[in-house]
Order: sequence, then structure tokens, then C-alpha cells
Amino acid sequence: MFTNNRFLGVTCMFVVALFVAVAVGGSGQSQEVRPYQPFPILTGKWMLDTGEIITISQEPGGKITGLFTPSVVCLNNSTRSILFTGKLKVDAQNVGTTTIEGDDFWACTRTPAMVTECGVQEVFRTKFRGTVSSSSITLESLRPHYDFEMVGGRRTNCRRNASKDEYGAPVTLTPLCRPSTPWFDRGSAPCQNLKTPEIIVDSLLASVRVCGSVVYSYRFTDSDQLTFQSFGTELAAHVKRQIGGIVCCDQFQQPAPRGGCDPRSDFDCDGLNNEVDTIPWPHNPAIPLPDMNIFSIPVGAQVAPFPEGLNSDDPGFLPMSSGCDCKWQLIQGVLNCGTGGQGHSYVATWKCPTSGRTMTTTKNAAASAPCP
Ligand SMILES: [Ca+2]
Repeated sequence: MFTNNRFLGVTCMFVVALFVAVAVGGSGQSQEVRPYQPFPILTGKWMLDTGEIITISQEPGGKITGLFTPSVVCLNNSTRSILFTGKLKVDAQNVGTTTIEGDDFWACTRTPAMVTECGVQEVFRTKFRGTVSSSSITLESLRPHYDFEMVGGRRTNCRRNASKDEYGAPVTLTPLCRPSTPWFDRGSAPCQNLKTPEIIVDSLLASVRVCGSVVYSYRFTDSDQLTFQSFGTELAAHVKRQIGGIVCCDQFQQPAPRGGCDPRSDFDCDGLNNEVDTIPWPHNPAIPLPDMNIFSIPVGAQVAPFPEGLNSDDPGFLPMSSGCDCKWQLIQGVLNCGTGGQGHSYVATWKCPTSGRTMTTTKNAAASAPCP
């Protein structure tokens, strides 16, 4: 075995706290009926297509605010610290689409002469609209129109003409990284209140409760009795593989900071609400398992499978959240099987997406352990 420590799996979390699952028909198949589609969770650091970093924070009612991190200069004499604030809306015409609109988008005047000759502000507040998902945000802002005459190469008699206002070219934001998850920290962080996730399987309702909050639930039907019983065992093993055996409730129960995420709605801070952050149960794909990941793996990363026995609770494996203002990414994982009586090792390379800092952690196993 690979040391005595448990290793956390690469998945992630999610909770299904609120959705209602209702069985239909007598076939034993169940179908989820979702009375509403939760908003995507946008909290975290994003990058504008022009390279600036925007920190988005989201409130429970769907209000989101995007701040420049750090502030950026606009023309010569002004800086922008905020890009927008507005409220999310589910698009009733297009199921699954979320939009945003509002009056609070801060734009830069692009033409210096409009400032010097027409007296407009370098930074101005205007209406905006856009579409959002957990992987992309596209916004367009209303550009105020001015009529004027050119006299001697200068703009004169500048007048606002709102009838000619138009939305400008859209700006796009893509996720730079997800917020860190300090409740998954192992090891040196002081934590007074460490708890084991509770798997509750009762009255055809399977749920996972962490630090007093339900982060996943699924209701079976009467015809699913046998499936329900075997599911409970698998759910417990699955949660153990994904997040290990302990959660720091001191951290879990902290109010989410600006730009941080709230584990009660997004346990693994991957932008997917607990209610929808699931993967199919291999035994019966109609039934969702929670998908909880304590770190992320970028697309294309070479990561060898973790050997059996690698413990997700091992304090020496996952870097501490305090070392990065985002969730750590596992960018490489190499399993070295020893020969000729040598032990084995698993070498993990981690990267902090914002700072670019990398670090390596190594777990060793005795030569007698299976490899792989
Ligand atoms: Ca999630």
C-alpha cells in the first residue's frame, strides 16, 4: 500500500441539496424534475480578452460584481477599479441560458479628443447586457453617441444624441482560476473543528452532510428499494475517495470573502452549484453521484492514476490553500515503480494559476506495495 495516508481523489463536489427528484412510471427508472435552474456560480478570478484580471463575487440572490484586480488606467487620468455590477436572470426563452443586464458598467472613453474637446468623462457608467455560464461571460455595453461639428480640426458644439446610442463590440471573460477551498486543508492549518462527512441513507433519501449543511441529496422511489440499499455503500466509498475523511468546519462555516466561494452552495468551488455538480453512478447512470474535487487538473495535463492506498487526507500531498489565491492545479503526476528492492514514489507537480508558482510533493511507498 502507498503509505498509511489516504489520498484524495481528483474529483469534486457538489451538492444536490435542493433539487427535487421524482420517480415516474413503474419501471424503476427515475427522472429528475427540477423546478428551477440554479444560476451558474461565477465567483473567482477571470481574465478579460484584453488581459486584465477581474475578480467576480456573487451574492446568493444572483447579484454579481466584477472588480479589476488590480485597478487599470483608463486613458490618462482615470483608473477603473470596477467593471460591472448587475443581476443574473434565467432566460425564459432559452432553457439553460443565463443572462445579465443592468445600468452599472464602467467603460473607458476610447477617443482622447472626446475628453478634451467634448468634455466627456474618461470613465463613464453605462447600461450593459450579456450572457453568462461557468466557463464564459460575454458582455456588451451601450456606447453613448455625441453629435458635433469639426471646425479647424476640433470637435465643437458637442451634443448627446441618445437616439444613436449603440451597443459596442462585446468583451469576453474566461475563468482564470477557481477560488481556494481551505476547508480541505490538511496538516498545519489550525482547525478546532474537524469533522467527517456524514453519509445519510434513510427513508429512500440519500444525502451527504458536511459541517451541518447538506451538500448532496437524491431521493429514490419505492420501486428502487434494492438499488437504494446498494447505493448507500457506494456513496460512502465514493465520498471517501473524492474528499477523504475530514473537513475543517472552522473554514467551511466562515462567511465567504469577496471573491471567495461559499461551500454550502458550491462545495468544491468549481463554479457548478452543488445541485447540479454530479456524475453518473456507473452501476445505474440515471442516478447521480456528487462530483467533488479538492484540486483541479488542467486540460492536457499528464497525470498518472493515483495508486491504491494513496490517501486523500495525507497532509503532505496537497499544498495548503494559503499558498495560492486560487485552487491549486495538478499539472503533472508521475508514478515511479521501484525495481530491485527499491521503493515506489508518486511525484505530483502543482501550479498556482495566478502567481505561476509551482511546487512538487512526493509520496513514497515500500517496495512490497503493489505498483501500479
Ligand atoms: Ca461545485
